[in-house]
This record gives sequence, structure tokens and C-alpha cells, in this order.
Amino acid sequence: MIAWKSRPLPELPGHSPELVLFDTARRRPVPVRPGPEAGLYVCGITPYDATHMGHASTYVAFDLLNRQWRDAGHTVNYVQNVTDIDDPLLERAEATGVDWTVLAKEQTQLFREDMEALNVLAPRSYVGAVESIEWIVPVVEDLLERGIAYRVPGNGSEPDGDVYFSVDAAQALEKEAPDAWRLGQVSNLTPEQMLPVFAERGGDPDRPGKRNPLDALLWRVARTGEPQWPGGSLGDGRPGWHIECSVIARRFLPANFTVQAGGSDLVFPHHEMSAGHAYACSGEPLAQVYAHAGMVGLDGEKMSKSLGNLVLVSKLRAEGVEPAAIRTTLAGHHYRSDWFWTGADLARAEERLSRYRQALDLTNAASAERLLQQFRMSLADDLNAPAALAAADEWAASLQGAGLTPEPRGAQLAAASFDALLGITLR
Ligand code: 5CA
Ligand code: ZN
Repeated sequence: MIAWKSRPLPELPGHSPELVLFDTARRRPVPVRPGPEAGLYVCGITPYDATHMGHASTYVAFDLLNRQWRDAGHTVNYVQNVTDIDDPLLERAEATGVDWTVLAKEQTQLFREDMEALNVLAPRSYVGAVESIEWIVPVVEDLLERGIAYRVPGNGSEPDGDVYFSVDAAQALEKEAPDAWRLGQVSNLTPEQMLPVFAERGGDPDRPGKRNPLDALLWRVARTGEPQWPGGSLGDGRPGWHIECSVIARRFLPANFTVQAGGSDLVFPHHEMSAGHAYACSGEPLAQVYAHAGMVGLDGEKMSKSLGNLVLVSKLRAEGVEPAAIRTTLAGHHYRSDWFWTGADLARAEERLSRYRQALDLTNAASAERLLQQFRMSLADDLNAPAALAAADEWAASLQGAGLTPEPRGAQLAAASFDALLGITLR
């Protein structure tokens, strides 16, 4: 698929220090040492509704990571998927009488426009689930052959042959290897804690014929009226969700790439199972670090397409809200915290922006250089954007009435720092 267009990244003197990032799997901040090229996979949208603030917050969070790495001197291989075939998309298409392919195309295009407006750097590879089916089929066939996957027999309501990933068979692989996958490696949940979450997030623990209730669907054989693709020896059908991201990540990134990311709603089962599939396929870990953004809510509940409590990026843009104000609002919350969107918060971000813009006319080079160092220190510390904005507030306040001689070089450096590191365009 075609991604969107990135705005040019302003050049800054010097470099960011090494990043420390919170790893969900190890439950602590860890130093991230990517080598010359960092690898980043961020789980993309399921395109059945427009980009809401929760999505925006997650993609902006990992855009900070992308920017931090680039400023630290790494190139970044950034990969993102689009789940352009899955149950929720088909359900919405059915409910609204729209063809599912048209719905997916329209919503993916709207997402691209929102990302471009929000100054999110585009992925190098933007890959649809549908276009990856031909790569998924041989992978599932191989897991079946090796006994790590199995076919579930049909019953009155389900046809014969859906293929499931056996978590027990996968955990029996190279048990002694220190980096071998085990259930709970990413999420740190016990099987008892996993069961209700699994059922809530697309799993089917009660499906008769499964060996372990937590086994995840790899291939769903064709049902009448559902879209289907050739599946070789699997029979026609369509892939499960976790194998999609696992196969795309392994195809476009090296084994054990730097960071697998997404919202915290993906920790289990999605990232747990994607990691399990990858290890079972290759004998190597999927990624070194698992990073998760907190959930954004509205009016006391998680913002979600299924609940319908949404603040849409495109709607705010149509109302004339400046995308930089949306980014500033998002940057005011630490990426790992859960928070609620409010209009008052957006208004505060708009005030902040206007103070920063006034400060550009007052700053000299020395105070802009200090600001850049503070941005770099804050972001290297687990992407602490609120600390960066607090430093910007101080910078702006300290310039008021300070009587410094404004230097265009200072204004240029400060604006470039906001843009390159925080993605906030001041002018
Ligand atoms: N297509 C899958 C991932 S492979 C999916 O979860 N799609 S999604 O459209 O539901 O979500 C897209 C991204 O936004 C995911 O990374 C998800 O974790 C994140 N996300 C969804 N809702 C929220 C929310 N309320 N707050 C923060 N992030 C969210
Ligand atoms: Zn995913």
C-alpha cells in the first residue's frame, strides 16, 4: 500500500542521547541500543471508522520514538499494517450496507490525511492484511506440518478445518533456550487472567475442539457470504489477526527488531500471540522491546469505535482546529498514561502554542540551545513529552520582559527543535 507523505525533518546541531524506554515484557525501563538502523513496527488501524484521538495519541507517541531515534543518529525502518480484512470491518460494512472494500479504502485514505495533518512521519512500509495473505498461507502450512498448529473439526454451526495455534506445542519448542517464547512473556498475565481478556478481544476460548482455550485462530476456512482467498492446502479462507502482524513484521523487519508497539489494548492477546507465532516460525524472538501507549477515553470510558464515544481528528480539523494544537494536547500527557480527552485541555494547548510563538520573537540563540537540550533529555527518558512541554513553558515565561536581544538564529533553532523532536510546527 502507499503510505502518506512525511514533511521534511529539520536538521539540528548535535544528537539526542541514548533512549531508555519502558518495556512491557520486562516491566521496567530498559536502554534501547538499536545499532545503525532501528526497527519499529506499530500496529495499524482496522479501517472501518475515522481516526479518533485514541489512535492519534498512539501514533503520535511512537512518532516521538521515531524522531528521537533519528535525532540520535539512527536510520529507522518503520513498518505499519492496515487490518483491511477482519470481523469488525465486515460487521460495519454489513450494518451500513457499504461494500467492505470501499469502506476500508475510504477510511484508510482518511487516516493517511489525518496522519499527514498531524505531522506523523510515514512508515517505510505500509502493508495491508489482504496483500499479505499469500505470505501468511505458507507460514500456517508450515506450523501445521510441524504440529504447532492443528485443524479443529466442524460441528453444527462451524465448518471443518479452521486452523489454531497450539500455545502448548509452541511452548514445548526449545524449552531450554533463554529467549524461547512462553505464554505470558509479553503480557505477564497468568492463564486465569488471560481468559476473560482473550474473550473480550477477539478470542474464542469456548470454541469446541480447541486443545487449549487460549489457542489463537491462524486460518478461518471459507464461510458462505464471507470474503475468501486461496489457502493452498489450508483450503480457501482468510487469516487470523495475530498471524497477520507477525508475518508482516518478519517480512519487512529483521528478526528480533528493536520495538514492537501499539496501544495497551494490544498487549494481550495480540502482541503475546504475534510474538509466539514469530518464535514458533523462526526460533528467534519477534522484537527486543514491547512498548505500549495508554488508552485515551471520553466521558469516563475508553474511546472506541464499538462504543461510539469518539472525538475524530478529521472532524476537529474540519471545524478549524489547528493540527499542531491537537499534537500539543497529546504531548501534554505521558504516552503510557490513560487519560480523558476534554475541550478544556485542547484550549490550554492552543494557549501554549500562542505563547511558544510569541517566544520565538524574543529568544536568543543561547536560550534556544538550552531548550533543545531539555527536549533531548526529556524525550530520551521514556519519551517524556510533558516534561519537554514544561521546559518549553519555562523557556517562554523566562523570555517575557527579560530584555534579551532576539536572535533570528535562536528563533530558527527553537522552531526546528519543536518540529524535529515533538512534531509541533510553530511556523
Ligand atoms: N488493526 C489492529 C491492530 S493490528 C487495531 O487494533 N486497530 S484499531 O483501529 O482498533 O487501533 C489502531 C491503534 O490504535 C492500535 O495500536 C490500538 O492499540 C490503538 N488504540 C485504539 N483505541 C485506542 C484508545 N482509545 N487510546 C489509545 N490508543 C488506542
Ligand atoms: Zn497488529
